[in-house]
Amino acid sequence: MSDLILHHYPTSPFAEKVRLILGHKQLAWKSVFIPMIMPKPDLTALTGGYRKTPVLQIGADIYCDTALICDVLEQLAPTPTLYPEADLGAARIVAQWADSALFTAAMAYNFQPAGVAQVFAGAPAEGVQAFVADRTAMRGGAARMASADATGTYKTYLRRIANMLHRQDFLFGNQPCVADFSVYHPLWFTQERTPALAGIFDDTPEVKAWMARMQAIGHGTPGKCSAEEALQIAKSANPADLQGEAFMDEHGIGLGSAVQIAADNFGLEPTEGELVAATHNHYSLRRTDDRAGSVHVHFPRVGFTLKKVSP
Ligand SMILES: N[C@@H](CCC(=O)N[C@@H](CS)C(=O)NCC(=O)O)C(=O)O
Repeated sequence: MSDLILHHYPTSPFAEKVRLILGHKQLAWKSVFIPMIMPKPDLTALTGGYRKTPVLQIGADIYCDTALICDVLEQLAPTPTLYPEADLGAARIVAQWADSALFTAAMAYNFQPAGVAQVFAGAPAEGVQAFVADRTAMRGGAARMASADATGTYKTYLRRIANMLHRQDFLFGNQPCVADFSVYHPLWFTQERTPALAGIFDDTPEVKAWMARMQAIGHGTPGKCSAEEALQIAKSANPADLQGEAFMDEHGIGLGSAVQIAADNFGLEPTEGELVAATHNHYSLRRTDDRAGSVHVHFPRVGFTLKKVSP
């Protein structure tokens, strides 16, 4: 199998979720750093438009969104599992809540003025302005949640997380599962990037102790890879055979159609290509790029929109 290549940057919370899962499953991986804001020409040569962080590349297969990346890593390395049999639905639902509601409240809390001062300490004013403009555009111009609302919501969520940890080391038992990695990453940003605001954890010692256990998992030891090498790897590989999962059509769009896939909120840059798979869980597009060659770009079904376009 080709190497696992993670396209990411160090301060990305969603990337931290995947880095820890790679460490937990003891998978070898290579690291390509991507820009924090647009333009990201080397990344979008692979994805065809999707610009969020992180993206996983395996040869000429490009996996967008951490929910799908979790599924791919689970298939490659089933133990230790991310999806405990007894709590499968609940673990995934808590993970989805954490990646959306918890992440939104925590990041609005983290980006109050004292947090912004720490995140951008030493950065030039133009860099800060460019970052703010990029993220405001990603939110379609909408403001972040007000910081007082975010603080109250984050505190309530932390108490609920503490409740889940009263009698166990991890959210669903004695081992971390997908929910732990999703709940951890927004809290990690508070602790690591905005430590001036980390006093919010003081009322929930169970959460603090659990965060130390999560942090101890580590990232394994990534190898280095340049963006140019990653593009070469894609170009010289063939996408993996699509496994015969049943075609599920909810849109009246057949395989072979020219389509567009985009996230359904925050960061709507679409990817266009030929629909080559649509299972209950994911979509796959075939597209060709001058630099990346012929690639398959994969998206989860949940959280993404599919539309037909004229070829
Ligand atoms: N649902 C996506 C969310 C990813 C996401 O929002 N990542 C943030 C960084 S933590 C992002 O893309 N920010 C803008 C950027 O990096 O360009 C996932 O699970 O991968």
